Amino acid sequence: MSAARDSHTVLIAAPASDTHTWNLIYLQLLVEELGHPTVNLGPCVSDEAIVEACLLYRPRLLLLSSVNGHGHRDGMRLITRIRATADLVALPAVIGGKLGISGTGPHHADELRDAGFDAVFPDRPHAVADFCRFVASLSERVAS
Ligand code: B12
Repeated sequence: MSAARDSHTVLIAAPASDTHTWNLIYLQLLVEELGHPTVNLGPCVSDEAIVEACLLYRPRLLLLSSVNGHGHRDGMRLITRIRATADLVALPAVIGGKLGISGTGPHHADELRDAGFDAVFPDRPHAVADFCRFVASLSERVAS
């Protein structure tokens, strides 16, 4: 993990309950291909450690991935804490993956957006393409 701050850095993590790793590696490679440096905090990162890393790195984007089925609960708790932190009120933050306990069940996207995520990417065929467009729109916001 590099300690350098970079306004293009994307901070990647899985929330506290989630041990899955390859989703994080996949997203790291994807984001780097899109031209952004990454800091990958790995799986099972506590809420406190994610907040501290956001304050340290001031990333362009916080990217949370969860596939164990508890992503909606972890995500709700975490984004509430992030938005309650004065310096992180406007930090771009997204979550994606298998967010509920059933692949065909609800993904809680509306709740997660209402709680403060800028975008939610449930595991659907177009999720990665939608996410790539979201990342491109961040670069456009920086350029304009
Ligand atoms: C390997 C694996 C494990 C390993 C993980 C090892 C490791 N170091 O990573 C172990 C054995 C530890 C494990 C444990 C568990 N697992 Co598991 N695991 C898997 C498995 C077989 C493969 C996951 C994987 O690596 N995929 C490869 C990566 C690259 O793909 P991915 O994770 O699907 O991520 C893709 C998308 O979800 C998407 N994506 C993910 N995040 C994001 C974010 C954004 C923004 C975007 C755009 C896209 C995106 O993009 C990725 C690439 O396409 C899947 C089943 C499967 N075939 O998918 C189950 C699976 C994820 N596990 C599951 C479960 C339930 C568990 C356990 C709860 C089992 C248990 N009862 O203990 C525990 C949870 C442990 C925990 N606390 O988190 C379920 C989740 C069900 C759900 N969410 O609906 C799955 C789907 C199996 C199943 N069909 O039931 N698991």
